[in-house]
Amino acid sequence: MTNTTVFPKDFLWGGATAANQMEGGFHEGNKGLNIADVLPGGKQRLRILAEPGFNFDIDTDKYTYPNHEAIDFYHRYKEDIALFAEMGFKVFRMSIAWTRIFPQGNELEPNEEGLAFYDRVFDELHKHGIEPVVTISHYEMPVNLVKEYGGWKSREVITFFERYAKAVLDRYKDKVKYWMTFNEINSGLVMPIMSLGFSIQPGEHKYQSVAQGLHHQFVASAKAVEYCHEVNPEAQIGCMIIYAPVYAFDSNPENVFYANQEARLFNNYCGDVMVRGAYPAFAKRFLKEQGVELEIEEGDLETIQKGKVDYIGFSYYMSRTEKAEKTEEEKAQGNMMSGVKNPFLQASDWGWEIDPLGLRIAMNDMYDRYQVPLFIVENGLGAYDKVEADGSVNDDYRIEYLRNHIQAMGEAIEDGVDLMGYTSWGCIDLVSASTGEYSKRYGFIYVDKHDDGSGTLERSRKKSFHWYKKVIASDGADL
Ligand code: BGP
Repeated sequence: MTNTTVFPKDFLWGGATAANQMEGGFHEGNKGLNIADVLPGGKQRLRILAEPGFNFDIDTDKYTYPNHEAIDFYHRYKEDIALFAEMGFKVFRMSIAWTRIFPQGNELEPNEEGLAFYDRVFDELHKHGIEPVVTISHYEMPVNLVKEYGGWKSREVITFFERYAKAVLDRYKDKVKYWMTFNEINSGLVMPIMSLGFSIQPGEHKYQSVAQGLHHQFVASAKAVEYCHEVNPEAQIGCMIIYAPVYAFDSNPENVFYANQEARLFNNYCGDVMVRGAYPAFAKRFLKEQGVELEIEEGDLETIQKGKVDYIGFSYYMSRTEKAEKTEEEKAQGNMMSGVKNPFLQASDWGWEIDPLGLRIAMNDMYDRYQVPLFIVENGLGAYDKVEADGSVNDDYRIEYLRNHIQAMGEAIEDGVDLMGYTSWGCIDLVSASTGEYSKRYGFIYVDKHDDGSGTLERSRKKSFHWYKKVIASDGADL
């Protein structure tokens, strides 16, 4: 299919991953334990993420830990990078595991073995002409900081993060041009464990803890942004948020108003602080109405103002439909955010509603509001893949999903949005963040690894691999 949009020649096509979901080698090179290392897979993980009261006390006899071996990128990165290069990737989004650099999070000096590993990965990428796009913290907080300090609830963690961020910004200043601070920072509003490093306890004032944790992250992020600009003025550093446009279920003004409020809270609260450098008025009112008293120290607001990001990295998987009052039956199952079922949309096998037009809406909304370049750093379809007798995987459903989203993003470019690039999520099959499963696959590259931990870890090219290669080679014209 021919696309009418001509993507810019310097458009950053590629794929996205995160250290904890792909590296494995969880105790190699002096690495410490991070949050993902202690989360079991399947239903237990879903329960831990959804319900309050998790304490990171895990029964090691009862559970297996899918992120421990993951897909063994730690040992197989050369082979994987060669496959990315074969597809024509211009960029590769990855994250640095905090626990490889500071295993317990609070050491004074970085771990050389960890630093050397990423040197090797960046060198390998450059050998193939691929630029790394690096997330400094992607759901990988050291467990020690969770246990000893209560995660991001503690202000002290700002100092530890600053030390870590400076260590990697210094070390890789000549190797990395594109950075992001915290992955999906607004996920803390709905699922604090992964990004804020704590679970809400029964009876705890959720927004007091979450807003305070986010405030600490805003300050920490702003400090990293400022430092990044200092060590390499050529580098660009962004925030990373989940963006899901929120539709009103119908034209009832109550529902429209509710949807707008939800959209501002979920999509703009973090973006406004990190891109515009100040808390927006609606957030102040929201926090006041929730009875939240933020502890803001002298200098914090100046730090936030000085540490504005250069671009907005965002993930887009789904839109959300809202109604002020909803019954249990109306609720959308599976969508990570609450909301009601949208009768016009189909959903993935995990209930994530598929909405390519929503991506165009999201991009226009964001660009109208912020006027800074955007970068789609995650988008994709989690699906069950079937390996045929001849070893092939005919993932036409994935091709269709990506084609429709790339087309929508082309339309948004025609609308005038400044888009830096597109890295589809899980370009190689990896462990799912929300379920810890291998069977929820996103990749162009199939990895022989299964939910029970079995598999040869062998890599093979899916049908979508050849399709994406063609898309990149034609600058998005041949979809
Ligand atoms: C985002 C995370 C990723 C990734 C993706 C898909 O929220 O940033 O880490 O995993 O979603 O989600 P899942 O793996 O749960 O299907």
